[in-house]
Amino acid sequence: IIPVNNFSFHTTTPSRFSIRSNSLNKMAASKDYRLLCLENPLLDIQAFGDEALLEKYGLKANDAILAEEKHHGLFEDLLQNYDAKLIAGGAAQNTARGAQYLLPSNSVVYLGGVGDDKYAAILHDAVKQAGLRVEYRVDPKINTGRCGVVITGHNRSMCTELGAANHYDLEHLKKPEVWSLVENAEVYYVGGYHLTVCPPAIMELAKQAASGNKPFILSLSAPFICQFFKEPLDASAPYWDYVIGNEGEAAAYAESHGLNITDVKEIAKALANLPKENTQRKRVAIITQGTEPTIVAVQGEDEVKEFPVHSIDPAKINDTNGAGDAFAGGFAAGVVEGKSLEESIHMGQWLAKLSIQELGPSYPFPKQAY
Ligand code: 26A
Repeated sequence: IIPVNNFSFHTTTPSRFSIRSNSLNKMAASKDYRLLCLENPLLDIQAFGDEALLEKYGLKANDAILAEEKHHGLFEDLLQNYDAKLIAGGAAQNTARGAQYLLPSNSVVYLGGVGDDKYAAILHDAVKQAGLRVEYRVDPKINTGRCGVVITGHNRSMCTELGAANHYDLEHLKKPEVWSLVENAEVYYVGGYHLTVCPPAIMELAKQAASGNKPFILSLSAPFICQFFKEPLDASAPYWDYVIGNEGEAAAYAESHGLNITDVKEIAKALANLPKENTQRKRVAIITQGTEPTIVAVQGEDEVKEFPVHSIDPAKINDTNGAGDAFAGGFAAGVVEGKSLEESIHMGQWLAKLSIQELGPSYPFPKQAY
């Protein structure tokens, strides 16, 4: 037996072929799965709703929350009375599908926890169609997470029951076959929603990024993350190379951190200039504002830039659920490909424009070329 790079093969196998195929595999491995994403895989139960429905469950028109006792029944209500559609969701999983949309095959891998049920099967179908590799932690005893999405006009109210997604753990991340993907990745994307689930896994990825001078991207995800998960959020902050949020999340961050500022540009600047672990990269803070320009602040730079969004005929908008995730996906694809900051923002806005023309956090198939 001749050991070759930790693999062994018998000399009876044609050695030239074996060595060649082995080195080819290695080449592919170093090029594949350059982007690794982590968060909560969810199935969206999405419907066009009305005021009465929001009121019945005490939901705000535009929000993202964790389900409580009083939200019990929302999912059934949506399915039975509002013609709800089942759509693959989970914010960072939408982002991962989005990044894969723009990148060569086998570029993105996504981690999170699911159950062993019909909902997980729907997620598997969706990611397969998107060409996204997933490494799920499967919990046979707990349901796949669900997110009730109520669309009213251009608003979306999301109410999540995390289920199996809440059981993602460090043990899964450290499994040799998963950890080797972590080590192989060149860019990391973590959805801030995962701060409610497994901060230690987030910190492992953050430290892996910093020690290898690889970009670590974090999405603020929702106002409640800034408000109620401040401690793990702040622990991860020194590792953010890119932090992405929308205007509502920026405001919640400023308020919960006593910044005493309301101007989005100033908040972006404050985020960009927080203390940073890896000093080889300047932090970039990106705040999207719906149809208003995207705000970008770079650590140490005085000028805060604005990038207008790509214009779209309002009649073509289907729903804006997942627009932010799509933006992040296009942007992350730009980072993976080493594009300039301007180009990466452009890629994000391009993908967001495609996504809002679809139902839910989806992208058009057949694929449109960038
Ligand atoms: C922990 N929470 C609340 C969540 C989410 C979430 N993804 C992960 N964790 N709450 C809503 N989402 C997802 O956000 C997408 C739209 O941006 C929904 O599943 C939806 O696809």
